[in-house]
Amino acid sequence: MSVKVFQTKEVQDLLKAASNLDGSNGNARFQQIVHRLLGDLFKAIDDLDITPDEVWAGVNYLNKLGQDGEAALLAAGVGLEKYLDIRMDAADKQVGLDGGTPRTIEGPLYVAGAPVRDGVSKIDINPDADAGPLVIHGTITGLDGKPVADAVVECWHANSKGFYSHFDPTGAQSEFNLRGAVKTGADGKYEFRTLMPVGYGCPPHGATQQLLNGLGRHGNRPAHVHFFVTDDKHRKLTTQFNIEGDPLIWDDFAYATREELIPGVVEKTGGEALGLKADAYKSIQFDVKLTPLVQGKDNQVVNRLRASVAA
Ligand code: MBD
Ligand code: FE
Repeated sequence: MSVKVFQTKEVQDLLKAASNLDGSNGNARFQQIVHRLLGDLFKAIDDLDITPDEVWAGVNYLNKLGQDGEAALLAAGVGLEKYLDIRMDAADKQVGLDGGTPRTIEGPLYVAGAPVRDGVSKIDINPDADAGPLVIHGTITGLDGKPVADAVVECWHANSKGFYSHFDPTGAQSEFNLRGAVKTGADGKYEFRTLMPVGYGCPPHGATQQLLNGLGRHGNRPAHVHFFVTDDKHRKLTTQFNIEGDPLIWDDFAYATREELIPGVVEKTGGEALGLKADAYKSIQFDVKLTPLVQGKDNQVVNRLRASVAA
């Protein structure tokens, strides 16, 4: 079958009717977007001769994706979230905003509500025999290099199994394990006392891994730590760093790795005095440079549905 019907009046009218494009009810922006996306889908079916069997496989895939609660995970895995970063980077370049710590994707596993502490927070609540102690510390500055006081630094990361609290399929972690928030003092410094994470892997029987299998791709990330850095006088930064030396560092299924976001890991002693579980520990310095507001506003703050727990 190699028919071409997309450009016919019947199909173009169908698209307009389905999206209510010329209707007086409904949201005009939403109608515009649905009309375009539906049209692009119809056109792809025509161009690639996508069969009815293939269309229904796709429709039923969406049901599984929703049942598994993995739509945001898939968005990371197909590069959609990275694409949004590429666009925001380009928008920054267009207005001459340069020199801040690079953004990288948020991912689907943030939980709002971690208790905010002053300067330092110990965030490993549950014991994890396979994870060694790690201190993450740094200074928050503006582009001028001056420390930013009262910035809130949030971080979240996986345990030694690659699982995040709140989303751990084994149920082994309490709320906010390996999730923290600290407010900087006048020196702009923050510190998290925690455990070394291991890279995440997609649920092996979930919809995301199913799609990746069809593409011949893996669904793994190198070990990483996520950050939000928030301050009234700067734009909110969403970023991560990777743990140096992870073999997947340039093979992240979510495409979040950036050259500037691979700080060195330093071996230290004196951990017991800091309340760590061993005297020898690893330390990572991750300094963050925030960018200024644009015409008094954070022009790139991202609103999305996020998990939230009362601390
Ligand atoms: C993660 O930990 C993550 O950061 C992303 C982007 C996707 C899945 C799991
Ligand atoms: Fe992550």
